[in-house]
Amino acid sequence: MIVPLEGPTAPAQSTEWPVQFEVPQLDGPELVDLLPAMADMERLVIEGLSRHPRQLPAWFLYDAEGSQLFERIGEQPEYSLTRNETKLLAERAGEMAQALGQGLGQQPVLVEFGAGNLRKVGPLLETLRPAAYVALDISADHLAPACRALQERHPAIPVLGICCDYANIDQLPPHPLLEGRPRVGFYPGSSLGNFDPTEARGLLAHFAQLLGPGSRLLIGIDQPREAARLEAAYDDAAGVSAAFAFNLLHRLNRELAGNFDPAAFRYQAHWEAAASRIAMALVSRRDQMVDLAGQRWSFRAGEPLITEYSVKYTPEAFLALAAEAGWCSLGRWSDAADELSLHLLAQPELSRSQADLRA
Ligand code: AVJ
Repeated sequence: MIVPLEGPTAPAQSTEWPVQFEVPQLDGPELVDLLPAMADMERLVIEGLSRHPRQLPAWFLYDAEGSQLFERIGEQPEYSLTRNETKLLAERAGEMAQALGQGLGQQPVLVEFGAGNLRKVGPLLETLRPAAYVALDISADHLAPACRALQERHPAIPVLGICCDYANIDQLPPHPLLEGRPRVGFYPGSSLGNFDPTEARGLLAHFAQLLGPGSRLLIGIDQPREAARLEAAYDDAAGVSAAFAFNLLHRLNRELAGNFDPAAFRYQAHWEAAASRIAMALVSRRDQMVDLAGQRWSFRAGEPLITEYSVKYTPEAFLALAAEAGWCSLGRWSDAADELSLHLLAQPELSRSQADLRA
């Protein structure tokens, strides 16, 4: 089935949607592929490697192998974030759904950003009972089977998967399921921590734009705690976190004609208190040259190649950042040890005069 994109709800502004998109014939979830542009991958890698310290884009970690390794990180005893957030959602979803839906006037559409394996949203779907559930993710390979499995578990809620880079689309694509309904966002996993605070504020403002006036956002945020425990969480004894970082070198070698020798690097996770973040890096064991993307890159002995930052926010620091992006706080749930929070945020409704201007 081909769904034409032109229509009364087509976006009035800049995004150039493909003229039409394919919806596979499925007895269940619909899938839309906005074909996220991987073309500038090389440009982004070169730009990151030219920085001091050298750094790679964090989303680059999530190829098929990396996504599997990340799931295994979530099973390591040292890495409690995934377990604790999933538990918190399971236990308090009723309250969260009530607060999310309160006063919206009609059943909202629930939009998850970077949805991955879709294993966290179940309790919210059951309690919020949204008019539809929309999952955005960069990897079509992951999204399609995850949407199918979710649709089977929740046959009464229409599921729509959209393959896209959620940080780089101007609007959600026009779709009957999205028409004329309030939207509530879901962004678990503390992925905001992978962006630096300035980018993070921009992303929060961007979510406000995608969700619209009067929208709400339930977002998971990991908090600072003891350095030793954080460093262990990001450098587990079984070596899965290290393998996750090393997988980047394999991907670079494969996809950007590189010749990284993994044995010439060691993995390190270091808590940088001043920036309230874990810095994950592959540290060069010796002076060396590496070829990548048609250029030669030098690494000195001891020089880090940052694979990822994970910024930790206290509730106060996070809410200050969110406020700068126009979000106000409606509530917060935290785990027993108060190490992570699910924050419920709201955007103001359009004021009367703004609404008149729009009409
Ligand atoms: C994807 C942001 C949840 O920073 O905790 C975990 C990624 N990297 N271990 C995090 C990650 C290494 C993770 N998040």
